[in-house]
Amino acid sequence: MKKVILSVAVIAAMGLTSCKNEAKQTTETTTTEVSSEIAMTDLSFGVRGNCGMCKKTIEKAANGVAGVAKATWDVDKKKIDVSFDDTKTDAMAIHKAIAASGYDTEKATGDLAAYDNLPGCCKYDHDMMMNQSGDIKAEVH
Ligand SMILES: [Cu+2]
Repeated sequence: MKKVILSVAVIAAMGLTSCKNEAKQTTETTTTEVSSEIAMTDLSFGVRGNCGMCKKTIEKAANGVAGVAKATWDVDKKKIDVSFDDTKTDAMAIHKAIAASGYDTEKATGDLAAYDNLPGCCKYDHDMMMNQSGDIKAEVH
């Protein structure tokens, strides 16, 4: 009689353990799905420009691309940091949007008509080094 009670207890214990495992797995799956929904791609690349007005034009062009959440151009480093949803846009679309506003990027040449319409102070040098780290580098792209 004691043996029967013991084996019932063992089976009951096993049943409880397997229920706990299932609950854990469900929780883990849910967490993964949530984090992939809010994933943003961070990208930075060189963009030529001179001043604060260039900054406004460049950032406006990048932010105008659907899927771009944030764009910040650094006047000293001649570099832009972009955060975007890669299910809505891609890097090349952002390069092209900035080029259309008249500015050269590492991968796209600025539109010449748009460049001609820029204010005098914004007519940057087309030989300007892009994506500067702050250190002096001899690297040419
Ligand atoms: Cu400017």
